[in-house]
Amino acid sequence: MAKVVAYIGLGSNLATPQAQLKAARLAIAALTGTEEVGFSSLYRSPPMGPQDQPDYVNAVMAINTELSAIALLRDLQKIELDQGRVRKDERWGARTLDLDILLYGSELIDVPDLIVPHYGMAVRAFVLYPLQEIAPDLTIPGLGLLSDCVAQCPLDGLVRMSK
Ligand code: A4P
Ligand code: MG
Repeated sequence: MAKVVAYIGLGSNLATPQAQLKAARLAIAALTGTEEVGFSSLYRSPPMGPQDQPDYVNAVMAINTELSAIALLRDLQKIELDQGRVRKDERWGARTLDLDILLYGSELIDVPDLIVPHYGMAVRAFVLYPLQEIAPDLTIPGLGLLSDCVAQCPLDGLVRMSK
């Protein structure tokens, strides 16, 4: 079956974020027909949204996968739940683990449960900078060159941590 390169944004600001991201990385690489082909450094940033929550740790992972985009979304949501994510009503509230599909090949997807490219990625430093680290020459479908998005996106307090 043909495989697709997909990019996943990982974020956490509760319950030892670095350990959350490490566990998620292993779980994603173990999905059916899926292998890791890239993983950025970890980045720390102040919360976007409500400010009364801890700083986030974010990273971006590249995978080669035979899963369909919807199957990948369902598997990522299962990993979020396995790692103790509780969905609350508050928008952009604190979470143990958030996994977003940023890109799925060069596809534009707009179905009720899934919008790809991810709607916020063009203006989020904690997505664009780690993505640039592992895919500097990328073109974002519908948006243009990643490097142009990065050039227009202030760091907003983003700091690169260890590899
Ligand atoms: N959904 C649609 N498209 C996608 C996609 N491409 N990837 C739907 C993943 N999910 C997608 O997601 C809500 C619904 O989006 C899902 O049911 C799925 O079908 P969710 O994870 O339940 O809710 P959420 O993550 O709380 O909402 P939202 O609006 O997606 O939040 P974001 O955009 O993920 O932002 N600050 C910093 N510094 N770093 C962060 O990582 N993250 C957030 C959450 C807020 N502030 C942050 C950070
Ligand atoms: Mg999300």
